Amino acid sequence: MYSSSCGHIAHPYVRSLLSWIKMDQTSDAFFTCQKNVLLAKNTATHIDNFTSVRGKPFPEEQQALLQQWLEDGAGELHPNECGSKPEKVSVISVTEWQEGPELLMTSLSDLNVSPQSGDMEQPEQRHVVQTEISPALQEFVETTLANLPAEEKEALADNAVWAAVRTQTDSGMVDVAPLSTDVWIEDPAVIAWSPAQEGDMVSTQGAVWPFQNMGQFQPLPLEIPYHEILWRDWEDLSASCISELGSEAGSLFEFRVMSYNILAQDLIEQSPHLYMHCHPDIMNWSYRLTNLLQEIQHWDPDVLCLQEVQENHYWQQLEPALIMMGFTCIYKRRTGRKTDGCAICYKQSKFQLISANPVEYFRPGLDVLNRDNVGLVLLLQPLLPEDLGDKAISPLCVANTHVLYNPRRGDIKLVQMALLLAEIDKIAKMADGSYCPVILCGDLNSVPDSPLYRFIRNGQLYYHGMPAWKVSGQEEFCQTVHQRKLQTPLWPSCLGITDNCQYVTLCQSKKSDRRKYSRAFLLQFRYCDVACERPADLIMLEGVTDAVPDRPTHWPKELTVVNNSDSELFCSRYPGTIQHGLNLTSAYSHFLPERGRPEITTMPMGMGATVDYIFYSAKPIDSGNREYRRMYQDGSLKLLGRLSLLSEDILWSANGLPNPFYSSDHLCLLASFGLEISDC
Ligand code: KL2
Repeated sequence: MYSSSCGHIAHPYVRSLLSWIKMDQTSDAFFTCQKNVLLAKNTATHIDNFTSVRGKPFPEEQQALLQQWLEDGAGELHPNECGSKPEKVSVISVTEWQEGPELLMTSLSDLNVSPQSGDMEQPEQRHVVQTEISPALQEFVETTLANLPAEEKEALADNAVWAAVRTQTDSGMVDVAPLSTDVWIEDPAVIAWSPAQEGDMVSTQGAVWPFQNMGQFQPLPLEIPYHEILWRDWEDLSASCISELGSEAGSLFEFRVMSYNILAQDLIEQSPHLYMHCHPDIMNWSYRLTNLLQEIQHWDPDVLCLQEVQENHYWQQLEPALIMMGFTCIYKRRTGRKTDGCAICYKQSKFQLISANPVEYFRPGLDVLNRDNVGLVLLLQPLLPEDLGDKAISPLCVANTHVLYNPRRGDIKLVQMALLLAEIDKIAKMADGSYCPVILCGDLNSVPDSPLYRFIRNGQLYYHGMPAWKVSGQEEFCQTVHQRKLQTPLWPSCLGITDNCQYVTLCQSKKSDRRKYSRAFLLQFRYCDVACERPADLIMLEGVTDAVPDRPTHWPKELTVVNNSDSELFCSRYPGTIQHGLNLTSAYSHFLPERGRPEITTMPMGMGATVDYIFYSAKPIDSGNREYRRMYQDGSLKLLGRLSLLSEDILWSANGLPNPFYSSDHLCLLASFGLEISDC
């Protein structure tokens, strides 16, 4: 089935992208496969409900343009390679996993359409996989390199991903090789992920998966039904909104927001050890680009916040393709030598740009702002359909960022966040001093309920004395005596940002504008838990390090809180505390009740975590909660639904991230909102 006859279309990437674009409107591959699964499971209602809302056709004219663009060279993606498009296969098989070049040619659209594939999985020949590169793969690499633009060639030349996981089959021509189910494997990636001893030859009989289960290999079916394992449900949350709206139902401007860290190719090449578990072919940019675009096309967001967008890929491929899909795109590259950045794209048919505001976190000379991360804040005017000409709708502020990764430098993360919030404060503040609805997307490199997360969600954080590594909750570090602690003030006043996360120039000192602190919030500062924990390895020096850290005796029993009539305090500055005035809550709950497990959005080195978020403006409810955690209800912006995330165990069973189906080390987040439309 993998005949080697030369097709008239150039590169496998172009072919696969074209095959996707050319597909029938009602059956984009991503959708088709999921729909098939749904039908098989007889749970079609989810998708049917959802697609009735979405699933706009790709206009013919644009399709033709995109096709033209692709045929013209697709943003310099190595043309001239011969080879035919593989026949459709049902899903990727274990054998294909071993068969490098084919996999590249097998875009997502080829991975799921129904089977004439039975034949190909018949065992006919034993493949011995060794840590050598196969002639076919070698040839493929050489052809690819030969056709790459110079800069990509350089990057690939010392691309350790290729060196890290090499496979060899004993058949010279993979193109015509019969496929086998009886595979022996000595793949470093598999060994790294499995309890098997290095050098073990694991007879697979269709079970070569690096599957973590009670310390043993578990046989998996020959076909890995990615789309089934990785199925994501659409959670419809609109029922409560509609009942709440009552007769007003329908007076909402609906739009979908996606946040997606798409994994910059340069970062893969800089840290190949992070992707040892992935077959090199699925890490190829051409392959990933196709999948990523397809996924975006399938879910059809109206606002798309991307992180880790490599600049050359943005200009050469992503922006042109996204424009074809109806987006207008704004890009902000990281500062310094970093090659990636953030983009916000919005559907031209749905929004008009009021302003675009990039935020650079790097400030020369400031230790706490010496990193190259960036953010981007747009103010968008929703466009109402013409028949609603007499109605009014508020602008929408959309922010996107990728906060510093370094788990030890929570101090930097917090200040980066403060800078972004100051910009949002400026952009979202209306003439009357209130805020328009805000949506804050991004990869915050911090987990739910970490101090950074609580800062965003609760609007306030007492940080003084907190070890910097605790801010993001990413990892439990061994505490050292010389650990960095957050000190007051977190940033110098020369930054021009108040500890309310507002630009000084915009800050009015009117009493009525000052922040109010609830008594419950202030009471939590009687002592700060994290600051008082005794480091496990602190050397005991009598009279020096033996002070009881968990209840300093010299601290007052309670802060002297002056109660005013409404039990609230006015306070413009409370040392060791930062706050912001945007009321933000998360579109996701970070927990999957049905599975009883945490949601995860990324899986570095097989460790699942949530670090990506869609926050949105909501109304705080005064719950009188002694434990300071704000409760929210929807305000003028209503959360109507979201695409469910997955749990770590599920992703393990699909070899983690990226895998042949999801082409980033993050999952995309997708939420549907309704913004109230009012009478003029
Ligand atoms: O966690 V990320 O991955 O949001 O997906 O953001 C950063 C990390 C990204 C940009 O800096 O590169 C990844 N170990 C693991 N991952 C790293 C490291 C590292 N030392 N440095 C950067 N990244």
